Amino acid sequence: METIFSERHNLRNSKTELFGGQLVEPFERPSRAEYIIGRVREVGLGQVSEPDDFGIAPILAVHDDAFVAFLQTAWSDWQAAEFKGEAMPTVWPARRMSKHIPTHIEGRLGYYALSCETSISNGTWEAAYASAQVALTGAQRLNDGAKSVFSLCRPPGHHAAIDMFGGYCFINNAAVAAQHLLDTGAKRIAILDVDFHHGNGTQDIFEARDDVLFISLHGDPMDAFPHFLGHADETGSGAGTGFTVNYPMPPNTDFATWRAALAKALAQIADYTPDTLIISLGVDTFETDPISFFKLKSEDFTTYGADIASLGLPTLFVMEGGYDIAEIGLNTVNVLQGFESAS
Ligand code: Q9C
Ligand code: ZN
Repeated sequence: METIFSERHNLRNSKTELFGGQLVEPFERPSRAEYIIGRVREVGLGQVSEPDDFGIAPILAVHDDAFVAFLQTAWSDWQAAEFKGEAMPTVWPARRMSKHIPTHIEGRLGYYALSCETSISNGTWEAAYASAQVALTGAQRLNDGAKSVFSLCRPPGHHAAIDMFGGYCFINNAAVAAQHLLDTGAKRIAILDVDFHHGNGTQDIFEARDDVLFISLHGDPMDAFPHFLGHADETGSGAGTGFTVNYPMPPNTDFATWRAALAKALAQIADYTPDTLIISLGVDTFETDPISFFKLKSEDFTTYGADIASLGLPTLFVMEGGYDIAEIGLNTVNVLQGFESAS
């Protein structure tokens, strides 16, 4: 399997995350991608290629124009305001407050943020843009005949909504890739999100549409980030009714329970007969992930990679989360090797 990877991920290197009332080193840090690409090379998974540049249009095809403009200038606007630390929101348009978009960067940050752990710093936009190009290049490889591709995206994307960033995400890489496939001939795309966290951004982008089936397996939002989306009763709206499926699961969920939900998801994907499957691949379901509460073991990632391959669909793997960094390469590549061994 070919891997698409850009060293420009290193440009996303913020120093602060608000966690438990303290500013800590971000869990989503550059070494994550280096461990993953290191394992890809160690096992000889396949060729590693640089992304092509598809420009900004495919990003604007799923995100709000003003939101993208905000991301592009947020860091310089923040510096111009002479704040000393990294850019982070402190105020939101909470219940019954005006939806006007403020002029000042402090207000704009709050307007476009869905959470405040994700600091913006120098290079954040450039890395997020490159990450989207990694996803787009993977999608185009499928158009060009590849059966499976690994887009090693960083920063991740599945929390990024039409006009919101947060949860370490700025541009929704999986959604950008799905839209590109639809705009280049595909009729139906399935996105299966196996990251520990609910893919609220992907759901937001596609919830009213029937050309993308979105299915997510995740920690119950009653107990886990993003807390305000991902319940089982969210099934899509309008023409999209029935094309959003959520499998929230409780603390300490083990692989047997998780795999049973996966089996249901795979059956629903098979019924949908998509042209292409996109996997939002987070390995923060691992038993020792520092911010999550599922109990998957390293060999379970190999097993479920093979389960996914049983669909026999062209498949794009898009990297999302995973924060037990010492094991992130092993667990991620286990999914890809399990998939390949069963293909
Ligand atoms: N107590 C991704 O995996 N904060 N994002 C969690 C836990 C945010 C995760 C706090 C987690 C975002 C792509
Ligand atoms: Zn996650």
